[in-house]
Amino acid sequence: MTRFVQDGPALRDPYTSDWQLQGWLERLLGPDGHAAAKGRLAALSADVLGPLRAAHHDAETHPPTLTRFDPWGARIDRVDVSAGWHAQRAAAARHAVVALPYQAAARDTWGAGTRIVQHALLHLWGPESATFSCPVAMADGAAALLTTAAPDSPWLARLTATDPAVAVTSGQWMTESQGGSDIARSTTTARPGPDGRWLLTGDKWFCSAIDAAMAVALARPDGAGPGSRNLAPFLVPRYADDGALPAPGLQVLRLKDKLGTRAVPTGEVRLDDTPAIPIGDPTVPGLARMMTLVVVTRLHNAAAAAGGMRRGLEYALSHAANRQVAGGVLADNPLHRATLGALAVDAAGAYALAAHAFTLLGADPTGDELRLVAPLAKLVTGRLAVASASEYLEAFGGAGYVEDTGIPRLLRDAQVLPIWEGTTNVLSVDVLRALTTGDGARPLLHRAEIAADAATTRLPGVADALIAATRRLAVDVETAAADPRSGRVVAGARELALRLGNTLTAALLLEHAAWAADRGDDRPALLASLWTLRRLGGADVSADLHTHFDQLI
Ligand code: UCC
Repeated sequence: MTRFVQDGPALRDPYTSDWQLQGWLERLLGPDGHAAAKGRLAALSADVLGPLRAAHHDAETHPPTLTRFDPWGARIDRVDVSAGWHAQRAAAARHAVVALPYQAAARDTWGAGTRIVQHALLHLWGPESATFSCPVAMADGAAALLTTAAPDSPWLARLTATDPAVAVTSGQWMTESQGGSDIARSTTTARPGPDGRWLLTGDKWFCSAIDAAMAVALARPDGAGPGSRNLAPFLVPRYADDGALPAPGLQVLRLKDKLGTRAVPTGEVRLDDTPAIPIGDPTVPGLARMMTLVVVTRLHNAAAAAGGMRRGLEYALSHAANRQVAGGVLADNPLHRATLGALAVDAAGAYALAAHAFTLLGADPTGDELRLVAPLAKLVTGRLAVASASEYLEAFGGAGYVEDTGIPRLLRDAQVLPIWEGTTNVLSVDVLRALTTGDGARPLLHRAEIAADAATTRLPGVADALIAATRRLAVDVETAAADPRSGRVVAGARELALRLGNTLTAALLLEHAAWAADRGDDRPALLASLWTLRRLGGADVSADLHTHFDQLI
């Protein structure tokens, strides 16, 4: 008997096969800048296709374990992780996914665009990183925080090292069981200890990757007032001074049994007079300092969303090209083409928004524009990533629901993105704060107006949709900023944030489309048009998605 066996999805080289990514890098970095980045991007891409896919699989199938006691009852709190996880750790260092923006040579080459190159690295690597992208995000956030608040810290050199034997990552210990978003209720305390160190006491409820060599923890210093502002960030080494594990008073209570990101050893910790180093002056209110880290990790979240969407699309496209249905190949089915086409447009939008956020991080990390764009990028891409991942599973039919195909992981892992580092609603309220305290809406709306004007001749219907959306937004932003605490405004915060993010994305896609059209490439204009008409105009573009499918992917 011959038995039919479906081929599994194949992965093309994620860099050389992605004309969209290459187009964006050519524009954002300029031809010379892109040429200078090619070697790095190609090397990482080759690793993704080979050893890192294998490491990813190993880490996913061998989740971390916690051993709390040795055979004689001594508390050891040992976290064991897979060889694949260690391989990802080494690759992250070697490929400089954290280090690049901190390297003088890189900044000499790309200037503020170094963050764009870093984002491209994350885009290629993240989906096959077994979520080692999480400790990488934390390490980058911690490095950004140390750079501004404690530039002499010896930990900075280790966080940004490219030698796997030296490089470390960080955790972020902010959340407590009584308050994930409402940080004001934090109960962890800090009191002065010997050698200029402080001693931290309290429980932390969600500690990203517990195997990191250090963590940044929020605590209330002795004598500090109540509320969130007065909390301060502290660097907690996980090791004692003699290099032994764990640091005094530090206990890992348990590892979290999570829906996804199963390779990541996320845990609960207890600190009991655990030595820590203040980051900045602990007598000065420090939540704003901590947010330097959080803004960076929120951007990494957006990068993970955009990268995961693109990779999910790759797998679904490969399956559609292989799968026979009703006497033809699935990729020729008009409805399937429209479905995957919509996912391609969403993936393009997510990339544009995430890349823009990294561009701002490089150019003006404390500016009003990033203050608004950071929550927008995280919340818009997080929601898109979950919706897309669900579709990717569906695109595989039953195989998409079977664990060992690896496909269900796409959905499980995507679901962390709108939760981790602030849920959609928490970030929507943060958008209201940004609209009230800063001027970030002005450049956003201005950008949309310019993009619409420039599109009027080539794409009149698209320009009209963008102009209408921008006008309505200008009014709603003003209303929200005038009375951000009213029930009506807070209730509408998510809707407003999504419209702001979708409008900004339309503008970004149209800017890129105009650049590409001048070079004879109309594919980005198609992507920009379909995003704008669908997301801002509410149009049914299914027929176009089918007809122009080959130009969207
Ligand atoms: O809980 C977590 C884990 C969930 C599960 C994940 C699974 C793990 C898997 C891992 C593998 C992948 S993650 C942590 C979630 N929590 C958050 O992200 C925090 C959410 N809350 C917020 O974002 C809030 O907006 C707060 C706490 C940052 C601020 O709210 P408050 O208490 O109302 O404070 P204020 O008054 O708005 O702001 C206090 C100060 C101000 O500065 P100063 O003191 O100079 O006036 C603000 O300008 O903080 C500053 N600030 C900011 N700065 C507030 N928000 C920001 C911001 N977004 N950017 C810059």
